[in-house]
This record gives sequence, C-alpha cells and structure tokens, in this order.
Amino acid sequence: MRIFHTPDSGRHDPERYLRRGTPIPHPEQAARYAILRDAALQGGHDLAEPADHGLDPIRAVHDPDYVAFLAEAWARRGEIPDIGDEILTGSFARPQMHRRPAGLLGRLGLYTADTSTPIRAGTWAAVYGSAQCAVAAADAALAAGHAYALCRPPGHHAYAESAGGFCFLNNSAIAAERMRVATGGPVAILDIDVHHGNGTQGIFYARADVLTVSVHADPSDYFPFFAGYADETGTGAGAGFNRNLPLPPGSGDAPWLEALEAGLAAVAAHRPRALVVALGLDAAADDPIGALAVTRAGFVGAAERIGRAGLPTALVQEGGYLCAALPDNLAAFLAAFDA
Ligand code: Q9C
Ligand code: ZN
Repeated sequence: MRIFHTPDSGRHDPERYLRRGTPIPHPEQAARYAILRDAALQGGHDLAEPADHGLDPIRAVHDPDYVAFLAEAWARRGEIPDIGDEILTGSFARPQMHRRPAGLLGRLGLYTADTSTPIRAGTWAAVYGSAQCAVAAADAALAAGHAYALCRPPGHHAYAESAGGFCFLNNSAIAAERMRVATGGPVAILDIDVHHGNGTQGIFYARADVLTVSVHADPSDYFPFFAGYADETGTGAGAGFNRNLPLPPGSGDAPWLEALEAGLAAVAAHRPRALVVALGLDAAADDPIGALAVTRAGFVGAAERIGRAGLPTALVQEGGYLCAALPDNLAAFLAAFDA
C-alpha cells in the first residue's frame, strides 16, 4: 500500500487541553506521527511524501477566510498582549452571536469549538501537510485502487469554518471532494473513528453527491455531544445522504462490525465511484480516550469488510491515541486491507 506522510506532521505539538474542566496532557501528541509511520514502515508499505497541490483542494471544502486565518494566525500573534507559545481562547461564539470581530482572539472564538486546538509555531505546517497527504492519497487511490494518508493532526471534527476536537482541516472531506471531482461522483465517506465525524457530516449535510456514514460511540454522553444521533439523515438535497450508527459505550467487536456492515450496505446502495475511510483507531479497547472495546481482530474484520466493497479507497488517518495497541492496530488494518 502507498502511504503518504510528511515530517511536518510532527510540528504541531499541543501540550494540554481541558478535559472535563481539568488541564491534562494533550492526547493528540506529535509522537503519534512517528509511531504511525513506523508501524506502516514495518508492514513493508511504500512511504512517500505528497506533492504540494496548494490551497485549492482545501478551499474546495473550507471557508477561504477560515483557511487564511489558520495560515496567518501565528504570524499575527503579536496582536495579543503577553502572548506565550500558543494562541488559544476560552471565549467561543454561540449560534445566536453574529458579529465577526477582526481581532485575533475574536476570530479564534468564531473559528474554534473548544480548547483542544491551540495554534502554535508549527501548527499550520502540520495541518497543511496533512491536507496534502489526503489529496495525494485520493489521487493515488483512483490511480492504483487504494492508498493511506497519515494525517496528523486529524480532521473529522473540523467544519467548513471551524476547528475543534484536535482537528483544523477536514482531511477526509478534502479527499472525498477531490475524488468526487475526479470521478464525477457520487462518493462516500465511512467514518470508523470512535467519535462521530461531526465536521464531515456538517460539510456535506445538504449534499447528495457525498454520502456520509459514521459508526461511533453514542454522543449523548460523549464527544462531540451535539451531533451524531441516528435521526440526523441530511437536509434539503442531502436528505437521505447522511447515516449515523451510534453504539452504546463499551460495545465490542460484534456490535461494532454489525454497525459497520450496515454502514457498508448504505454505501453500496448509493453506488459510489470511490470511498474515503475516516480511519480513527480510537475505538480500540485500550485507547486512553476511547469509549468502545474493539480488538485487533475487530480492526482486521473491518478492513476485510471494507476491502470487499471493491471501491477505489482512500484511507485517511483520524484519531487513535498513544497506547500499546495503536501501532499494532494500524499495521493489522493495513495488512488485512491490502490482502
Ligand atoms: N472538553 C479525534 O479523535 N474531547 N478527536 C473534548 C471537551 C475531544 C477526539 C472534550 C476528543 C476529540 C479526532
Ligand atoms: Zn476520535
């Protein structure tokens, strides 16, 4: 399998964030990059750095002002008195607040959903490089059948104009839109991260040309809380083109694979020309922030079932945090998918 990665992924190094009100070491650590890359390397996969396709494929799914803000924020940090080594706010716009202040902190409150996405010196390089990996994997999947994008930071909680849940640019959405344009569509995204892919759902919610399907832990008492319920099925032209499959916390391989099969059936029914898998590995039993109990065998089963769909497939890395099972689960998934 062709693996796209960039050392720039190691340049975003958030230190801590507020989990249930308490500052804890940030789970989405720079070390994830080398661990996932080395797992792919040991599996004998073929590693490559992506070409630079610029901002156009990013702007195809994101608001241009939001993208410009992310690109420029660190250079503008002097606008914040006593700024330290990261740009972060605790003041977030609510849906009924419509003013768009020009200042850096006000903009940040418009453009972020929580405290998990600080902007630091290397953040834009990592975020931009990850998006380029997604573009490269989309192109390679269409040319060669499948490819994997080692995106770090992840992307599926990023909406068209907001960061959140460790995510800045929605790499899976960028890959899907790239494949839709190249194939004429429709395309599908199957998200198996333990968290609902709320940003991806939001980006395509009113569209029929990108089917979005997510299998995740029930959000009624779990991040992202405000989306991911089974009755969210799309709106307008997109009605019927979003499918959520929430599972009770603690669910293991059998219910997870059953939900995945239901998701794959929904994908097949829409006859897509290509598939993006939002490949979170945080459904793993020993993931430090996970809520399901998926084993290595479960990830192998998922890879086999997704592979059997027979679609040109871009695998895009989402969550999956530092634990002994993380590299094993990636290696096992890639090996089973390639088989
Ligand atoms: N205080 C991914 O796996 N937890 N993101 C936020 C809010 C965020 C996980 C709790 C978990 C985000 C890509
Ligand atoms: Zn996740």
